[in-house]
Amino acid sequence: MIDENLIKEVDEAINNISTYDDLNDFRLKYLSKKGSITSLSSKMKELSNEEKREFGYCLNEFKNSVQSRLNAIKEKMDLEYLNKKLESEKIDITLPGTKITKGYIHPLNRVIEEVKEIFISMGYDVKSGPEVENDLYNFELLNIPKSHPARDMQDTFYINEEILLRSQTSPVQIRTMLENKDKTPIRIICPGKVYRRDNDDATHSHQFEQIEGLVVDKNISMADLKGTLEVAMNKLFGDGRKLRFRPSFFPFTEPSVEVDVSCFKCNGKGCNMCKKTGWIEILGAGMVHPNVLRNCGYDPDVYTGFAFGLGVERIAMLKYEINDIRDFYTNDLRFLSQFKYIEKSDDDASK
Ligand code: FA5
Repeated sequence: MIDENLIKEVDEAINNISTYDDLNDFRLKYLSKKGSITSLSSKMKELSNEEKREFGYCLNEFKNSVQSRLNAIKEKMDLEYLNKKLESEKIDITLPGTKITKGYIHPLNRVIEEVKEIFISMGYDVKSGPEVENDLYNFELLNIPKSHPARDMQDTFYINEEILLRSQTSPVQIRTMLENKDKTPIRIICPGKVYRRDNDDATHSHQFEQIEGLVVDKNISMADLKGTLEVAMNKLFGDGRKLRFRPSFFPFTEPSVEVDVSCFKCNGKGCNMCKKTGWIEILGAGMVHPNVLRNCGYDPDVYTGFAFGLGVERIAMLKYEINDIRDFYTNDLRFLSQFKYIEKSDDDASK
């Protein structure tokens, strides 16, 4: 009852199905609403009841056989697709894994962290301040007015007449005192980047790190400065360090000192590191100048304070015996990876 030609055509079309697209095309052509097989049902209305039953039966049989052949084809195609996918995503679990290389703390950050830890354990707060700073904080309130010759001590990058890249971390002293008005005690350290128009060479960089320290309270004396630095330097460079204070000059401290530590390599006997002197220059310090206290709202007849500032690169160079400051900034992995051993021995020692 079904047209033989159509049966042949469908059979051929099914045999030619080899892709998902072919399968879809077939469905569209023969089994969709207007498809050639579906539209056979419209013949029904022209048939008698008897014929209708017979034709309906044949049509159903035909449709079912087509459908089951399509299902079989799809099942086969799905299986092939899955096998291909599994094959392409095959993981060789016997291959060795990719090694994850571990980074290490940069030597400058190690020194900063060590100094922070030492001072935090003595009750200090850690402060920070802007690297783009006002002339007022970087110089004027630190007792260095515009025409003062001491400005030549720090060749500065100016952005305009009033704004500059800070040449020292000392402006954080000013900011902290102004914030606290005349509240005491102030006990802070401030690590941070500073900038100077110095020519880069083995011991100078145009950008480097300083750590500032400031204590303001009643009855603070030079003895407190000495005691504090002695504790800190013994922790930083190892027990048995002695300190030596030499007179110096900073406009914001009076008296001012340059602080030397007894050489931690030769224990003061004299070696290459200390240039045979037994001493290594480590930082600048002094008692906060009365003008600076006054500028920040502290009565110098009531309050006194000490301050110090150290160069992190110079400390790291001494500690790790590095000859060229530029090594800290060139990111040469051969240089940086050496510090993993230092880290390991420190970690082991602290266990
Ligand atoms: C000062 O900058 C003062 N503000 C320090 C201070 C603070 C004194 C508080 C008193 C009280 P000085 O210019 O000496 O001081 O610099 C401090 C340290 O920075 C030096 O000892 C040195 O270690 C380091 N330093 C200076 N210039 C450079 C540079 N171009 N490259 C690397 N380190 C530098």
